[in-house]
Amino acid sequence: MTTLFDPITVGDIALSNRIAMAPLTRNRAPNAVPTPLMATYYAQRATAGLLITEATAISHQGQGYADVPGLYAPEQIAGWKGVTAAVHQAGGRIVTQLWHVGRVSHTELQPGQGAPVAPSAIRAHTKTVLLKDGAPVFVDTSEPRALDIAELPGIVEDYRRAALAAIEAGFDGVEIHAANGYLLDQFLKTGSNQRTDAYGGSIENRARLLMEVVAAVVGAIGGGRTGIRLSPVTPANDIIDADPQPLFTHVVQQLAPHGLAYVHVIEGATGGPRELADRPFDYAALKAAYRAAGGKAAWMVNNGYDLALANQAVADGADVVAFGRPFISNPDLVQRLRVGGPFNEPDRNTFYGGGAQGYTDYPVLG
Ligand code: 8OZ
Repeated sequence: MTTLFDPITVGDIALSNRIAMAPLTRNRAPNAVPTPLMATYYAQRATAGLLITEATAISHQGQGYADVPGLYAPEQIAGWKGVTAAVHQAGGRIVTQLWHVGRVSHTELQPGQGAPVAPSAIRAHTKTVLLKDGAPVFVDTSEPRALDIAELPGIVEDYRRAALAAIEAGFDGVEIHAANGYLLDQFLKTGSNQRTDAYGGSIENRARLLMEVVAAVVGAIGGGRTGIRLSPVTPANDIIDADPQPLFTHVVQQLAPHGLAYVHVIEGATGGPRELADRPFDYAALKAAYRAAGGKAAWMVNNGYDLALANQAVADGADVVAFGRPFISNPDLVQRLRVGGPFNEPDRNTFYGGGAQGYTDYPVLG
């Protein structure tokens, strides 16, 4: 019987086990440049079958939080080279998560202090993080402006360039962040997309930007190095769709021919309940629709997994299980899962911003 600890190849990437470190925003990249401390942090966690980096901006416009990293300037690529080298030296595999926040941003973080961009000029009732005197402060996101249709090819091009930059930086691949209420999810869902052009209205239209991005990234670096993250019903960042099941059925059917490495699905509310009474969703049907359309990518599941739930998921046919918060406080999470614990508890006060404390100082088993 297959277990979490068995190797698996996802697309072009050979993993030593089926445990992924989920993307985790940590706000420790001043001026969006990855640091040697980040290299240490990721290398400490390199026994994960796959490390997925924290969300990484594809452009300055795609930035929405203080001190999150980017992948659009030479010094950022150089910083990431230090991270990928350290992880590979430690025997790990690492992909980076390509991110455009869309409306989840603040004028202070935007080029020229302009308004954040979105499918429609609808504000997200959510917070972002700025730094005041080095300390994180949570502030309301700014009123966005609707993107002109003529701007969309430039955003697709930013994703393509960032994917190429990721390969130049030594990553094994990329994950397209289409989840958690950020730009691509904002286009997908009715609550944030009220466009009347070819990118709004029907499911096909709302999925158009995502599919253009997938085609561009796959065209640049290959499907076998490309994963995608979806969150059909999460309320994160004030996102909602009126009818998510047919929307995401369409999305996975369109993804099927791209030969992706993996499809990464957040079940329920990101970092919260796995079941939402007011937002039911059938994940087995989603996977079945993907397979029925010929999709062969590894199926990666995420949200609130522990060892028992992860074993059950693998027994039920999941290919990879992503763990988030447990990886913050347990750099040797794979070993701890293997022996059944114990597990260190993460300190929430050091999740966002700061230095080595609560970042690279969690103990490993003796
Ligand atoms: C927590 C804080 C800031 C950003 C996501 C990139 O939810 C994030 C994020 C999470 O995908």
